[in-house]
Amino acid sequence: MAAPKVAVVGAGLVGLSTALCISEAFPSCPLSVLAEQFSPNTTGDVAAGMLIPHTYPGTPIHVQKQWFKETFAYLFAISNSAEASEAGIHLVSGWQVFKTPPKDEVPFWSDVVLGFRPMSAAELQKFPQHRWGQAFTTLKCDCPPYLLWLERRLRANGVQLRTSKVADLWELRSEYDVVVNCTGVGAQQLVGDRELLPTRGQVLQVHAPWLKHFIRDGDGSTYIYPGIHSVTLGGSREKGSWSLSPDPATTRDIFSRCCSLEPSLQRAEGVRVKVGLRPSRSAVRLQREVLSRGGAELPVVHNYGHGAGGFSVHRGTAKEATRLVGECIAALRGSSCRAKL
Ligand SMILES: Cc1cc2nc3c(=O)[nH]c(=O)nc-3n(C[C@H](O)[C@H](O)[C@H](O)COP(=O)(O)OP(=O)(O)OC[C@H]3O[C@@H](n4cnc5c(N)ncnc54)[C@H](O)[C@@H]3O)c2cc1C
Ligand SMILES: *[C@@H]1O[C@H](CO)[C@@H](O)[C@H](O)[C@H]1NC(C)=O
Ligand SMILES: CC(=O)N[C@H]1CO[C@H](CO)[C@@H](O)[C@@H]1O
Repeated sequence: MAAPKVAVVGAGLVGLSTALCISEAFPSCPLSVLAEQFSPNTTGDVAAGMLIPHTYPGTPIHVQKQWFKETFAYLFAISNSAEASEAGIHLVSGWQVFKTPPKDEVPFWSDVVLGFRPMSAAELQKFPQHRWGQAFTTLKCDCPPYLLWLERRLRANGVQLRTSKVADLWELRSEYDVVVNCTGVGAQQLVGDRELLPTRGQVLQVHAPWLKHFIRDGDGSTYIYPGIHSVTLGGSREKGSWSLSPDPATTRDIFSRCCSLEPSLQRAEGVRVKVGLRPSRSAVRLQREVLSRGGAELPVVHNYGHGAGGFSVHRGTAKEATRLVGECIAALRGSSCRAKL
């Protein structure tokens, strides 16, 4: 039988990284990425792209830790290579501060990031409203550069990137043998997944090149993340809101919260406002499923629902989705062998 044809639906962070992983593992399978939107119009283009894990209550911690470790190791290697500037990947050190110390003073990811330690009294003096904190070095993916780098790698591996809205995965069956669903919040409509909800997030991008250290309030409400060309200020979390238009009251609120953590931001210039919808779910859906209609079958691998923490785990979930694609391919071969007997 000819090499099975694979389609990845979705060209956000998850779709592109999953497609890259599949193209590396199965170079002889023709692969296409089909999506309604490409960078700069995806959720990841709005995100700060910091590698600080979000916890998924429905996914076992050891699995989340494995995904984070694989993602960190992958991006750390890029950050240490000549590709770093083109891929937009860099190391950044900083502080996560708490008004009251968290239950887990040592989070599950503390030995994956670099140099994790409690903050000293001298460091805490900068934050009169906070009593405790963690200092560490992590990685940041600047977007769109990272997404465009993934697209270039895909083209170099011979992958086709096509703009197209998919109304029903089944319509791909005439052309493809395996389909991968990486549609983010779009999966709600596409797959009818009621568990998946958008969590609207608004951020500001400002010019403040003197800021090199990140600051995050441990409750996740407020953060200052320096990138290569701008500093991202956040954030907001509106569950169930589908609105992509910036809200001026939220902009003022984010700016004043960030200034109270870092007063020098009063002098920041050029505020740009961005809004994105996090595909929120209690667990990432990473699953193989066989759709069948009228006796015909289409193997599907789902990889969506990364919510507030897609950057932190994307390479790990891409590897797992690739393993599931391998199972689908093996099952196809099995059936064609049986058919030959
Ligand atoms: C404000 C904000 C800040 C964030 N900060 C961080 C951070 O610091 N660290 C971190 O780890 N994470 C962060 N995140 C989360 C991260 O951005 C997301 O987890 C991630 O971008 C989700 O990627 P995705 O590819 O699943 O979704 P998306 O980027 O939404 O991609 C979905 C893709 O599917 C396509 N699609 C959907 N439906 C269809 C259809 N029917 N047919 C064809 N194509 C379809 C879309 O066009 C798009 O290409 C943040 C998110 C926001 C909003
Ligand atoms: C992003 O969206 C804008 C506005 O709808 C559109 O003009 C542009 O072509 C889109 N870019 C890509 C790469 O799809
Ligand atoms: C685009 C598309 O067809 N998506 C599919 C994702 O998988 C579910 C099955 O759980 C299908 O119903 C969707 O149609």
